[in-house]
Amino acid sequence: MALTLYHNDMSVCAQKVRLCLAEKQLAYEDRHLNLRAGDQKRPEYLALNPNGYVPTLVHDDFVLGESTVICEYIDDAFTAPPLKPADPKERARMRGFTKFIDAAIFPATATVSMSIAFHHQFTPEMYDTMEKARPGWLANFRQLQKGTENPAFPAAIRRLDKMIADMERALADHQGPWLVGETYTLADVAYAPYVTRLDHLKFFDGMVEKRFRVAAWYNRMRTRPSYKEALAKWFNPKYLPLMDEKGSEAWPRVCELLAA
Ligand SMILES: N[C@@H](CCC(=O)N[C@@H](CS)C(=O)NCC(=O)O)C(=O)O
Repeated sequence: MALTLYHNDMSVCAQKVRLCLAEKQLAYEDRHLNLRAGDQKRPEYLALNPNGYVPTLVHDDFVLGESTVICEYIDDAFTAPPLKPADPKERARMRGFTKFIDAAIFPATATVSMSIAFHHQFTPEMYDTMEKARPGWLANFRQLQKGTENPAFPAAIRRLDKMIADMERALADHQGPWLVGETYTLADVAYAPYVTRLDHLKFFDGMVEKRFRVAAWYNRMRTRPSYKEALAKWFNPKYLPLMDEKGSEAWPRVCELLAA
């Protein structure tokens, strides 16, 4: 049995998959892609993942993209410990969480992270690679460079604040330690990278001021060995100070937008 993961250190989608692998204590060969150098758009990688995104998991000769699907596959193919609840209703609730991450939270997080911090990492040479790979990329990038004044920013940051509110309600309703109740599931796996991103951008503490259940959930999450192995170990020392500095600068404007 051979597992290979094509991934990136700070990618939220890759973080989810690494968390699953760590929970299952599975060894894998890692192929780290530099997303700022355009590794994900090279022909040899596009042959594996035609969308040019990370992550991609290769299990023997089976190639799989899409982080949520990969997480489900890992849980189905390597059963212990289970990361899905046995009860069908809890399992459906878990899938509600993971679907919402893909449909709403990933795009909002991409807008917020790029508008606040990551657009600073792109050079004009990278613009060409990205525009060639995805026509229209540059026009959107010009909006992202406007930071909190990007017209898409207010809705995105409110969406992430609502994510925290929804987590707080779920933790209260189901008396969790975890999002769907007693057991740690793929729902917790899915939310961990996104909450971590808000923390790295210095928005998390302000957002959880009155949401103590989410603050406690995050503390529990960070004490799991899997979190250290799959997330903390990979935190990129070049990204953290950028997110800290730019996020702290933006926080007063974020507060205004959330209060409006
Ligand atoms: N729906 C896909 C999204 C994958 C995705 O957008 N990955 C990002 C990193 S989180 C990426 O590869 N970005 C590189 C790019 O946009 O060129 C999944 O969940 O796997």
